[in-house]
Amino acid sequence: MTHTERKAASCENSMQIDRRRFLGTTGLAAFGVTLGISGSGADIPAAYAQGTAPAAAAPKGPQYLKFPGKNEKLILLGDKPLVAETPESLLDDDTTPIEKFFIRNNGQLPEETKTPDAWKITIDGEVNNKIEITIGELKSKYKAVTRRIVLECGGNGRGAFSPPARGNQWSNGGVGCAEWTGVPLADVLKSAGLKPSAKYTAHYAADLHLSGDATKPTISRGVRIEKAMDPNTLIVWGMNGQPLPNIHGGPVRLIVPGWPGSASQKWLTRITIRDKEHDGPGMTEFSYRVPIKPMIPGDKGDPANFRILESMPARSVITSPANGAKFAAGTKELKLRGASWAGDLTVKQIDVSTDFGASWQRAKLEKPKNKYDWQRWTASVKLASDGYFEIWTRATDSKGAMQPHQAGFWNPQGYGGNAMHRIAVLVG
Ligand SMILES: Nc1nc2c(c(=O)[nH]1)N[C@H]1C(S)=C(S)[C@@H](COP(=O)(O)O)O[C@H]1N2
Ligand SMILES: [Mo]
Repeated sequence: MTHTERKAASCENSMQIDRRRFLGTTGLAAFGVTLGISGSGADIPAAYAQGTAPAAAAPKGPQYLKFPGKNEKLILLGDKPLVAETPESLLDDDTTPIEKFFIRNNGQLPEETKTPDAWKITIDGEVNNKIEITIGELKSKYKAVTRRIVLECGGNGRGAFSPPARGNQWSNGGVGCAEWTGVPLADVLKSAGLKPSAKYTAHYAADLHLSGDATKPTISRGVRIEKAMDPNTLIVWGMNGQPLPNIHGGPVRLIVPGWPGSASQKWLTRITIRDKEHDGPGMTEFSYRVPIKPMIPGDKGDPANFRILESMPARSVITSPANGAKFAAGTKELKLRGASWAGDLTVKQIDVSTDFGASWQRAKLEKPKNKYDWQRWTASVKLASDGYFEIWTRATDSKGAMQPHQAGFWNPQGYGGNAMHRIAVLVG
């Protein structure tokens, strides 16, 4: 293929991308466009392309979260369990405020404790000394640290898979970056004394199974002992300088940076050190696992061909302007702002395009404040005329892996989907 052919092919490719994902109903509504999107279809609606959408098939639009202390623009993905995502444009702060931080529960919310410092955590299993420690003791016996760290749901970006994958249909907003205060898990594990047989952690919590049945276990994931011993893996009780709110796992949770959010157990009560991989709910079959060799999209898949998803892939989001923004006629330049992160790696480059990926321009990329912080970026793009534009962004990680145009490597539960983020803007 010549360069021009390749360019044309990649452009054509990107035009097949599901418009629902990047324009969304909010963005289109802002333009006064009514679409015949009928629900879960992942293709461009023919009605959109042909402009013949029947009014009766108008989309019902996003549902919004109503929760004390939460921003009313968070998008409700489900209420049983309660799951809400942050629209990309609400990720415009360097540190994501609690009111804008996404919510992901698998079970029922536990009742808020009135005595957080008395909350107990047990460390047992392959350790020399079993530990039972209260949060009050954690605070007084260990040296606390505060770090700004990205927390991202393993399914973030899932909505871009075609055919649709099982689970919450996240856009790119199953993510936030907060200042977490707590102690390195490694410090506590060192006091417990790991036995040479220590291979894996198993995290347990106080939330009830969705059914309310106390005999059924809720999500319980774990990580390789090396990750547990990484000084950036924390037991935290503080979020953005405040006591960790109940909705985010307060009084105490884990923060396992760069890996699927499900490893960051909320309402933490116990960590059992195991001599083998953990097998709790969320560890087996297709849960938080990706194929070791590409599978046919939509296929059933064989669990034997799956591995546990660890480091999350690179992602960049445009946080300003918002999808669907309108600008005055004659606007020739747009200032863009965004955020990017790349699991255990850093982001080395951000590109933006205003012509559907035909040409790209490099953005100005900031350094993370500390390891696992996200990296903010800015760019200024020129527009030749008034009209409808799409702005695309893509991140390249420190090992050179770039975000693809489409969510590839389809898998039944839709992990690792990091298709580039796109917004639509209208000038004039
Ligand atoms: N105990 C418990 N911890 C949990 C969960 C849960 O349902 N129960 N959900 C996990 C998942 S899948 C994610 S993405 C993050 C979400 O954290 P947040 O709700 O504070 O944003 O918490 C993780 N920790
Ligand atoms: Mo998650």
